[in-house]
Amino acid sequence: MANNYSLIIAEMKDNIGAITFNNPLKSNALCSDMLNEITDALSVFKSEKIRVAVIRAAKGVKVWSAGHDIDELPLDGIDPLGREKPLEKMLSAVQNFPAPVIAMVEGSVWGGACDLAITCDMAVGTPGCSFAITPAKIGVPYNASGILHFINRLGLSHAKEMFFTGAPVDAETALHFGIINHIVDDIEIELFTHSLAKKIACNSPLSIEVIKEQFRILTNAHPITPNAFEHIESLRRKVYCSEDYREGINSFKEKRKPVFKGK
Ligand code: YXS
Repeated sequence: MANNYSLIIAEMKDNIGAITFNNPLKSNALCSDMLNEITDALSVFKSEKIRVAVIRAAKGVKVWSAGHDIDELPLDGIDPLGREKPLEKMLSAVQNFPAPVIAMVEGSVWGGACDLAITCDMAVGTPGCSFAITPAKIGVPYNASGILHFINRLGLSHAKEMFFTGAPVDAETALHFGIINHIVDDIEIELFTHSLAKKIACNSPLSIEVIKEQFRILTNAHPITPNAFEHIESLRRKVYCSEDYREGINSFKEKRKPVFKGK
């Protein structure tokens, strides 16, 4: 597969696809172009009938991904995490990819990248990996589908702890919380992940596709009333139109601690 991308490297071999982040100057921050490249690569993998996809960073990184590109968070009263946004489209592409997606994690994982890691069907991490979901640190009103990803993967109390503290959890805690399936030494993690992928790629792709789709339907089966949906959207709008939201983003850009006033 010719790599026609600039912010990722996409490869395919023996029914296994690999997407490697390639945005080192911004600690693999997920800018729109990078997110769209990931989504595009997954659709190429789908047309090539890839049976497992691995999403990873370059070997030995300190930061797997710094999360959503904060410079691209809108300040004009637009929902930063609307369904039409590249991050949400990419997360949906992972969920709807007709084969398992494995996150192979080295380094620290932040914000929307943490949502990506737990939206993948499984994750393998090195002993030094860590995960943080950071909307509360930046003043972002996370969205219902993202919160559901965390409830489904971690359970309510662990998900609440991660959202409310915004603090990174280490590999052992991530294993305990269900974020990662295995902790594997840095030297072995590529081989381990590849052998996990090969095990899956040898099984029936049709059976796996329909089982994955049932997992998706059953874990997303949380019907809410139109009133509840509108209530959530009005609460979120108040936050992404607040001074605190702007303060969170501006403080990051000015490299200073935010001063949140609750308004
Ligand atoms: O100063 P320069 O120009 O070299 O740029 C620096 C950082 O500003 C930049 N950078 C980012 N730019 C945009 N969006 C980001 N998320 C982001 N993260 C980093 O990359 C250059 C190198 O970063 P630097 O100097 O801080 O590197 P470091 O090795 O000292 O620290 C790496 C991190 C990842 C620990 C640090 O950069 C960091 O804490 N980044 C922010 C992590 C974070 O809070 N991400 C959440 C993004 S918001 C999001 O994902 C969701 C919307 S939500 O908030 O809802 O979860």
